[in-house]
Amino acid sequence: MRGIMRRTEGLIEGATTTMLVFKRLTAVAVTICALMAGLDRVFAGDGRPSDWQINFQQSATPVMDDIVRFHTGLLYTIIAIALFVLVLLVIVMVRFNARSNPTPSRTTHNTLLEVAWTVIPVVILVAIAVPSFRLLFLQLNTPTADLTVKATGKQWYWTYNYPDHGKFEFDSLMVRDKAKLRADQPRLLGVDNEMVVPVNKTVRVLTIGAEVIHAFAVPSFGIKIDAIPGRINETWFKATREGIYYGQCSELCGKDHAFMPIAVRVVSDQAFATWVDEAKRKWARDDSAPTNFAAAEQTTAR
Ligand SMILES: [Cu+2]
Repeated sequence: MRGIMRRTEGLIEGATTTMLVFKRLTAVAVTICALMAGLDRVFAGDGRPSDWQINFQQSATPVMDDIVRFHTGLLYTIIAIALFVLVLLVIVMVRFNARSNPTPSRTTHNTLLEVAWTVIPVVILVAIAVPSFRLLFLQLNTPTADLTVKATGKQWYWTYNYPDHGKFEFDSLMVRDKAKLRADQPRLLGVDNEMVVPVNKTVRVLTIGAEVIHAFAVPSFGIKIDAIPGRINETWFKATREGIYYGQCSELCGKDHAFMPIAVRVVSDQAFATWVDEAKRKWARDDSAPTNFAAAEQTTAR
């Protein structure tokens, strides 16, 4: 009789401790989530990295909106699963340790439980796969583009062409001299000539590498695509806010890989038209020049 009493007491004590631990864990998790949600806004850079940033840079395109949404959904799914497993472990440790459960049950196998722990994870994975494939399709299926920009990765800078807007081409080099940086330009990201695009327009980006593989990536736009010699790759973005968005070459390409930033200035339609007019005058391309790189090399070698 006394033995039974002691066991019951142990069980109740165990359950109370479990509840307490569970409550505390929930409180910690809620605090962390609240902090993350709050800090997210404060420290997320807009188009550029920022001090103490702990999450993505702010999104500026529908694709990046989706990436952020998908990422956040996954994060909460993972947290829920991790907490669930943790709670199970705590219950096992508190209620079924040698002291509170001296004579363990010999039960093995439980069909319902075994089916459940197989089927539920499958359902979770399928639920994750649906938005994942939808996002992949959104990224890879370029909608009808309003304009095309060709970005050529070179050692170690980018060259931009606007095939729909006339024959001009310009190089975009990092500003190396700190004294020459504009007040709003971040060090190591600011360039002399930014790639300029109109706001709320679908921009098709074609990438190619001149000599080695580079990669064209702009975090706020949710794009990252290799620029490979001899092959044109394609991606797209539609920037919904004006501003300057920075990215970097994202494929190790040689000694100055870290110093070939990408800067995209998103402007109004009118400002874009004015810029195109200026660009045509400033960087008119000489058509007599050889257009392929092998020929260009031969010319310079001669
Ligand atoms: Cu690189």
